[in-house]
Amino acid sequence: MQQLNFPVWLRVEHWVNVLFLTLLLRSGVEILATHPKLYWRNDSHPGTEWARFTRKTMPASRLYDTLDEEESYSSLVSLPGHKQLGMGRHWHFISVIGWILTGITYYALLFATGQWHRYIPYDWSLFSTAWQDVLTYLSFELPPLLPGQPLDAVQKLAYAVVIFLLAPFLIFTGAAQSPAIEARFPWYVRLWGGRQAARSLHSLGLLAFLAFIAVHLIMIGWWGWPELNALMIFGHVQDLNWAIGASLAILAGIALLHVAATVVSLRRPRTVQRALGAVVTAARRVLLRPLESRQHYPRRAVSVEHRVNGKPPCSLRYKAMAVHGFVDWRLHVGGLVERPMAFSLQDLRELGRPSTQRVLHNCVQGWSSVGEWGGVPLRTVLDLVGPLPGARFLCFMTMQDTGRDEPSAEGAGRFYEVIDLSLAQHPQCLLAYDMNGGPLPIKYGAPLRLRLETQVGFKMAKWIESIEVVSDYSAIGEGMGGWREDNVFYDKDVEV
Ligand SMILES: Nc1nc2c(c(=O)[nH]1)N[C@H]1C(S)=C(S)[C@@H](COP(=O)(O)O)O[C@H]1N2
Ligand SMILES: [Mo]
Repeated sequence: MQQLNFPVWLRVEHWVNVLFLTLLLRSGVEILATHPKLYWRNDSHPGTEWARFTRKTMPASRLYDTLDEEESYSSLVSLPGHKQLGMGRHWHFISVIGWILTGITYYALLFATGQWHRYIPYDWSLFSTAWQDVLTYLSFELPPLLPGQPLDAVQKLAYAVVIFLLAPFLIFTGAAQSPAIEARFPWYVRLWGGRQAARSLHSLGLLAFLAFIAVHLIMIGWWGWPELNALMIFGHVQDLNWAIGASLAILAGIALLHVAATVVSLRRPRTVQRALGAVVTAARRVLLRPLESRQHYPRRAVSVEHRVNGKPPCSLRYKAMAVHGFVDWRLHVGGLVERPMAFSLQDLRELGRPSTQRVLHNCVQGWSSVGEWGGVPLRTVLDLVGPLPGARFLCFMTMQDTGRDEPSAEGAGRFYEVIDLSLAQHPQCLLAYDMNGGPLPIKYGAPLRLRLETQVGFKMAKWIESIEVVSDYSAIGEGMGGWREDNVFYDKDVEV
């Protein structure tokens, strides 16, 4: 065992990895809780889930939306727990940045220092030896170590799989869930069997990591916890008491960080949103913002039943307009523009033949559906009104009053969302009035909704009544860039 000889960088990386991995696991469970169902097919059709982590059943006769399906888990298993998807996402993304940086330095040092010899299997015979070792373990005995090496064959294989396969697998299946990556490289998502398959595989990866951790801990107990611990902290076995003390201190430190992350997320979510959001947004802007949507799903891919998020306005005015096919409805476009204008539905239709796109819709909750949308490119409307210098954002105001229409939602007030003006120039950025070949139905946002294919679903305001062109959004609502940002602490820019 003395030959383990862990260099100092490896020992530091090991414990940093424990921190990030556990943060990723807990925040990952929070993300799963918001739509606790796993599917293989892209359309997340209700009832086709192969795994569910909820006992809720949905009404068959009444309109329900995906917010009704959300679960609230305990903080013991999820970070921060209690239906805080916004917080869970911030922790997941900040941790993944940390984890990837740790992983890159780990790989670099592993190869630079020759330590990789420890983990890379050279010889096919390793597999049969590993099988022998498994049988030995099953008879409750310890197998022999590989000659001249500190590990037995099955351990060596297990580490190789985790380090070189499982960790990258989680990163690749995670990336396959980013709407911006999906929108620009739809073939990449197909490679994984589609978005829901990627999400399912990502969740199975989480289970695989949990299984690895469990076996790892059992093995350490079996082979001698105090000694191995000493080697992983000090690099040598001299004073076992010190090693035990130091290990408890490290684990307590990690546990304390988890408690602190949980408590601030539950008590001061705005602070966490601002602090972590700033870092994650900066990374997203560099990596994902330049991607433009290029999706053209075949007609047969269109979901039979597109899922719904958000409840339609139930005001008398909206209902009266709906009865009349929205003839009296107007889209007001104003603010920092040369020519403020009002468009009727007919005016919008007369701006040209509808642009159509068949695209994958990605909800922040994790479900997806494929729909065909028809409408007018947002940039056509912007060209007509002429944004003035200084115009930087578009604020979409809707007719939905969440307090009235979605009483179970956290927060109240008119649903609105802000996007960057630059996104409005994207080719598949659409003001949609048609869906799947007919007029946009009420539950999907009639008479007009936004389609913004490189971002997550909640940015695509439904039941729009006006667009305000602004230079700054800090005075609108709570100033975070949208209703969801204000009330449930999501990031404003959500390419992932
Ligand atoms: N006005 C309004 N727009 C909204 C929402 C909402 O609650 N209110 N939900 C958003 C979210 S989170 C998603 S995923 C999509 C859902 O679109 P769909 O119902 O057409 O699938 O609408 C977005 N637009
Ligand atoms: Mo969503």
